[in-house]
Amino acid sequence: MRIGIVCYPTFGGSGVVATELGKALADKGHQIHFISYKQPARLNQFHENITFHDVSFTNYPLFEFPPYETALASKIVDTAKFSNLDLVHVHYAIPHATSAFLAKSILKTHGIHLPVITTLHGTDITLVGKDSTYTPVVTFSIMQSDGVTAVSESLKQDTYNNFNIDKSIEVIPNFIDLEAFQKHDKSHFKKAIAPNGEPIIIHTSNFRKVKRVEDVILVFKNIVSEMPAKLLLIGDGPERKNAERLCRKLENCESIRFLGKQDAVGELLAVADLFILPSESESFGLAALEAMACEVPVISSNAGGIPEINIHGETGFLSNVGDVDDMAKNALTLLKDKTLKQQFNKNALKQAHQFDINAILPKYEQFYESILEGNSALV
Ligand code: GMT
Repeated sequence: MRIGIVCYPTFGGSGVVATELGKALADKGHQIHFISYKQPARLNQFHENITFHDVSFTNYPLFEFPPYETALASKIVDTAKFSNLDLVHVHYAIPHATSAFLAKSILKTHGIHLPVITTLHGTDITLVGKDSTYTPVVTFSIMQSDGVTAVSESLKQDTYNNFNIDKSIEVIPNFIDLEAFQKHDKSHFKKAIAPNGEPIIIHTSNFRKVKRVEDVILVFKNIVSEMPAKLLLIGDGPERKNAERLCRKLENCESIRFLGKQDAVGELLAVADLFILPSESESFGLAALEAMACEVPVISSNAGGIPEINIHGETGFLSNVGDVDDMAKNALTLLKDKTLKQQFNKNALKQAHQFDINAILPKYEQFYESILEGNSALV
């Protein structure tokens, strides 16, 4: 198939899922055309079946806000026409599904039919999308898509609860490349981070408010009040300053390292003992799955789709959002009991296998085929 993939080029979330999906489809022989305003972060190697189309636009003094949606729609039209796309798959509804609908409508006037598939990722529904600034357009764009997928059951339900939508939504969960994310014996590396054998705790995110990074620091504070440990914070974003301020205030900065954005997240997870994800809202929690693939149990909130990935009492523990005492108690339970911890490590890896890219990829291919055959059904 010749597939257009529209995504954000950023390090986390939907951009990563879209890029990894495109790369895996390309490996299977599909022709993949990425369309975005920058080369996606994980698209870092030449592949004979992958082409990147840059959405560039000339600004004009009249535009206080450059009309990205218009430039994107034009680029989709151009790519669909000249690369002969069979379909376009957009990741994150805002504004991608809207631009794709516009492109589809334009192409229709040229006698070209371009099916549009929209994958809902999370904040496009649970946070930004349900804001009345965007709701009418998001609702319309989802309804106009030929196929809609959501990354978890929880997100599917959130979509029906927040929007007036009667379209069928297929749940295709996010996935993991178990070769890229796996436990390594890197004792020298571990020693450099934790010279006295302290357990290493990791959090990765885009440091937005919804991730509650300050909770990570509070949980860690409770842990180190009982045993020495090291905390690695990976990623960057608007909340980093507050998190740094809190760790200075609590005077435990010497055990905490802010590493910023990292390419080699897998290598860092490979030496971790626990992963913390206290999010306010999380449609899936890809970061938790990446940790689990590296045999790292997860201490998390029970928000959104997290319980579909992190199984309470098996692969980690779930607590109510903001209950840092409970999260710390759960973390200590695992860190203090070696046998239990080993069992959780194994369970985490077993659970990660459920989301193996080799199992999930065919679901997307089948979905594409069903859309191309015109099988999209109403609920
Ligand atoms: O807000 C983010 O974390 C980014 C966002 C995105 O779309 O880039 O992430 C969402 O999509 C990820 C991939 O499907 C999911 O793993 C995250 O759970 C989801 N984030 C939220 O729902 C907050």
